Order: sequence, then structure tokens, then C-alpha cells
Amino acid sequence: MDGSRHVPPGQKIIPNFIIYRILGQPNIDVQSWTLKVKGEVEREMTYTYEDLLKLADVSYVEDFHCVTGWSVENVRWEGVSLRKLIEASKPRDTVKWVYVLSVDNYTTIIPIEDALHEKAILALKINGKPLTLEQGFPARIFIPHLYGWKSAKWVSEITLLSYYKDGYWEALGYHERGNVWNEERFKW
Ligand SMILES: Nc1nc2c(c(=O)[nH]1)N[C@H]1C(S)=C(S)[C@@H](COP(=O)(O)O)O[C@H]1N2
Ligand SMILES: [Mo]
Repeated sequence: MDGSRHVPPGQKIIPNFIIYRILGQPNIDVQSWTLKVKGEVEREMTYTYEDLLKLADVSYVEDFHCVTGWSVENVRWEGVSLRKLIEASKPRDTVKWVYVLSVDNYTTIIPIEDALHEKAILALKINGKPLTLEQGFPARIFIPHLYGWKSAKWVSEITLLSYYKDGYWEALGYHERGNVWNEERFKW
């Protein structure tokens, strides 16, 4: 940052995250939990939590923005580059969308360009500690320039698709991409 704080349009800073679990808090057994990367790929991959901890390669401080208007500043995020996970599965040239499924059946969708951004991660830690259960342990998506509903918690599957498909909030009119700087809140 350059000294002058940048808060996206229509957002207000609050001190702490408001915890959302629209489909309830899932029970997670980290020993049996896995993350799958599948869909239009040459190589479907399955990762354990241990595998992901070893792959963790990204750490930075970025703000979090919920589309309802609250933001939390200066959060340290650590995890695995989504680009690295996607490339490891050798996606076909036709891939345009990344569809995310969570253990609680929450879903969301992300354009491939945004998922390949260098700061797009599968987050494993917040502020130096493993995610808490309520904040998405073992793993959640985080992409700093997209609204928080794209930051699916308790992720279990990442599916690479050539076509668009609504996730939970997108089906209710929320935006296909959700860029916070362009205020992409709703589709229409
Ligand atoms: N599985 C799941 N992921 C989710 C949600 C949810 O209800 N279930 N809510 C989303 C929304 S709208 C926001 S703003 C953030 C909130 O993250 P937090 O609960 O860590 O504050 O989680 C996102 N990821
Ligand atoms: Mo949100």
C-alpha cells in the first residue's frame, strides 16, 4: 500500500470478521478430509491437509471485503497458490470457470483469470494460525480483489469448467465475478 488507505467503494472497515455459515457449521474430520481438483483436466488430483501444508507457498497481508458492506483490514493470509493447484492438474485450453464446492454443500464460481491471479490462494492460515473451524478449517479460498462470498470455507472440490454455472449466491443474483473495485455486487 502507498500510505493512503484504499477502501473499495461502498465498504466500511470493522474490527473483526462477522462469521457466516448460511448452510450451517459442517463437522470436519481432518484425517479423512481431502481437496480434489477435477473437471476439464488431464490429471485429477486429491490432496490431504498434510499435502497442502507442504505446498503452502504464499503469504501476504490483504483486506477482506463482504458484499454486505463490511471490510476487515490488514489480515495475514497464508496458503497454497491456486494457480499452482490448477496447473498441477493440467487444465484443458477450454477452461474458463472454477466452480468450488464445500463440505456444507456451499458453492461458488470464479472466472479462471481471477483464480490464476498471483494472490488467489487456497488459504490455510489467518493471522499466523490455522483457520478456526468457524473460519473454514481446513481450507478456504481467498482472492483479495473479489467479494467474500467467493471465499468458500471448508472447501472440498475445485472443478474446472468450460461453462458458467451458478453457485449458491450467484443463483440469487450475485455477480459472476464479484470484483470489489468495480463494485460487481449483482448480475443485473
Ligand atoms: N461454506 C461457506 N463459505 C462461506 C460462506 C458460507 O456461508 N458458507 N459465507 C461467505 C460469505 S458471504 C462471506 S462474507 C465469508 C465470511 O467469512 P467469515 O465467516 O470468515 O467471516 O465467507 C464466505 N464463505
Ligand atoms: Mo459476504
